[in-house]
Amino acid sequence: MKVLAMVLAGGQGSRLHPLTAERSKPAVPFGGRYRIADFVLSNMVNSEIRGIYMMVQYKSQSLIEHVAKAWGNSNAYTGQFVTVVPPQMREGPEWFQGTSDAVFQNINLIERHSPDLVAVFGADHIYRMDVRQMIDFHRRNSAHVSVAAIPVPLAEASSFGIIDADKRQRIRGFLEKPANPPAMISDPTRAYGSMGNYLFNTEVLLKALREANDNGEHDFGHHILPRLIKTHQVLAYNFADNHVPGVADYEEQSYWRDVGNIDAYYDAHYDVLSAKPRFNLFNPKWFINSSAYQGPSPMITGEISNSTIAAGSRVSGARIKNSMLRREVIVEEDVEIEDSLIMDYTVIRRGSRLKRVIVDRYNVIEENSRIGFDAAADRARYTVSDGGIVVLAKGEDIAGVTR
Ligand code: ADQ
Repeated sequence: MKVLAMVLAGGQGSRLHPLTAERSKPAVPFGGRYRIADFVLSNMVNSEIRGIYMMVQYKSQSLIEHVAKAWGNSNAYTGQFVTVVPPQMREGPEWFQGTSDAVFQNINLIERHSPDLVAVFGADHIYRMDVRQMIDFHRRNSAHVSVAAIPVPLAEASSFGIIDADKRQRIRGFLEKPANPPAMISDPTRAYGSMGNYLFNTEVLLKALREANDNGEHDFGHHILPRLIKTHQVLAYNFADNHVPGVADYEEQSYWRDVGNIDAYYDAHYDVLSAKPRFNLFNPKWFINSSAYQGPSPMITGEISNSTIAAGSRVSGARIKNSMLRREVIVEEDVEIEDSLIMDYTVIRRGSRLKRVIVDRYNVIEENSRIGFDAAADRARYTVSDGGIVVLAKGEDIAGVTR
């Protein structure tokens, strides 16, 4: 069974602003050393799907550089590659007009490999998934298309594709981001949401993409899926049935987060930062790959609890609690950092106090700063989320520092 992955990574992620001011959502840093796109790519590679095209569009420089560094060494000859595909106007005079158009414009790549199945997956989520189990489900049930699905809270359901499936998981109705999402019969507080991850029999996909293009349609959720459910065997693959090896009892068995806005993004960090996390990044049986940064081990003086500090960082006499510091962060004396995420190449000068703050890369926090203690003052200078998280946008690149 030959499977080709087409990963959609062109999304703007406007609700994650200002973290997406200069990069697409899949390029946003996550955790101690990852980018959001590393999760789908790790899931693919761990599932032995090794031919991966990644379609990019919006502000893609940062993602392109990351993929080259973290996922390089591709070898098209052996069928093992992770290749970034920018819009090239192959099928007309326009950039990708939407998710299905991004695949349509690259039909030549699918034809070149002639796979049995095409896995069209998003790149916007923090999760682990054994895609082989979804493929087994797809084949066992003679599906033409399978859509990965998970119950989502009804209050958030209008930002998802909502599925109406029968007892045998056949999809009878598909509503993309409905204003009034219908609840599941088995649980009135939740709706059955699409995860934006699809498996297609190749012939079915190619025909549907060509028809959609002829009709001026360009989106999987709005156009392709609602059409196909009328004529084809389109099944919901229940993500609760997916079991990745090495998951501990205390973890959430079907962990999947959309991290669509700053508060969800911030909270997801505390799903991984704990002695008994909901999502354990230390799982050696489901390794999440990222860039092979080669800086020195971190050098630390101070009181540190429940925190991660990445390579190349130097902490000289600070108190750091419930926080994540990424690579090459410099923390001077008498600094207190609590419940905060500090991204790469940031300098925090002496005497500063930070609480519930996200500091994007390349910032310099001046001496004796107070951030996260006075909402009005913070709002005047920075972005503050609905949940009260202060976000400092990316600073100027420091000359000579590689990304
Ligand atoms: P959204 O995530 O809101 O909903 P969308 O913004 O279209 O849909 O993004 C889907 C994926 O495609 C993302 O990974 C994004 O980065 C990428 N993408 C968006 N526009 C692109 C373009 N022009 N070129 C290349 N890539 C692009 C989708 C589904 C819903 C489902 C949710 C789950 O449409 O049905 O419920 O995902 O989060």
